[in-house]
Amino acid sequence: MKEKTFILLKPDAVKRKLIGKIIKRFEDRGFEIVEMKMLTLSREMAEEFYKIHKGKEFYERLIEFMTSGRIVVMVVEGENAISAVRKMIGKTNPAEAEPGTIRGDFALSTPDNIIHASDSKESVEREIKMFFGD
Ligand code: DGI
Repeated sequence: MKEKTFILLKPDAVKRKLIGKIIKRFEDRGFEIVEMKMLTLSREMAEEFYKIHKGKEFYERLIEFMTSGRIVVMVVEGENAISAVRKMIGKTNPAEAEPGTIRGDFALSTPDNIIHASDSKESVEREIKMFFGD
């Protein structure tokens, strides 16, 4: 089933000049980028984006990191995009992410784990709306 998902390249990906390499993986896989832009998250937007983690011990560092530089947000479209992209990005903790996944190839720690991708239909809807409107 053709579907859309939301991807966010975190400040470490932009600082380390990995944007091209990461986008290439999605294009090579067959996904189409249908929306894309670069921006810097305000504290308010970062807190809204990660509101489910509010109060956790890693929350403050996560928000500081997410607002520390420019990010790239995009919508990609393709067969089973939500689960296929989640598999491509790898486990949340990059130290446990398999080689061949984006986190497994480019990251070693959190919160600087390079990339976010929506994990459900509901989060796709919420996250696309946050960054691209209706
Ligand atoms: O969708 P993910 O990014 O894989 O994971 P998530 O939405 O549960 O968490 C968002 C980010 O918060 C994640 O990329 C890194 C950070 N995080 C989540 N769980 C933990 C964490 N950081 C630490 N240090 N420890 C955690 O358990």
